[in-house]
Amino acid sequence: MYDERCIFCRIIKGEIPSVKVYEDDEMCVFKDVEPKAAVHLLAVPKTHFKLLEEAGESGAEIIARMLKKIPIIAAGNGCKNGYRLVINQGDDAGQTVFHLHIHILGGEKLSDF
Ligand code: DGP
Repeated sequence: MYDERCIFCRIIKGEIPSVKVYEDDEMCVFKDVEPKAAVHLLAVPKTHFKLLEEAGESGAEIIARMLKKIPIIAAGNGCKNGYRLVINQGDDAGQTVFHLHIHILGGEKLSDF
């Protein structure tokens, strides 16, 4: 599903420019515009859903396949020595874009959190 008001849907469609490092039929990975680490990528399902609780069975399967691909994508983009995955969920977590996405952070020693 495409939501024209969603910035990530528009990036996926190519309406808003981004630096894409990986794309297939169900996911897109591009550089975060406000990087919080030497490598900061966003892995985004092409299907629009805001939160994990909205993913449903098919969304959960897409996320599982994304998680399977992420190690290769991370390693190929500068995360040779580990990386951190973050999924912000809702306001308390500081989620600002309400299209589910997985932050991939690495390329340096990350601070504890
Ligand atoms: P979150 O706070 O978890 O919702 O993360 C949203 C991230 O999306 C944040 O790190 C900044 C990034 N972001 C916001 N707008 C854009 C954009 O237009 N392009 C790209 N590449 N990243 C964006």
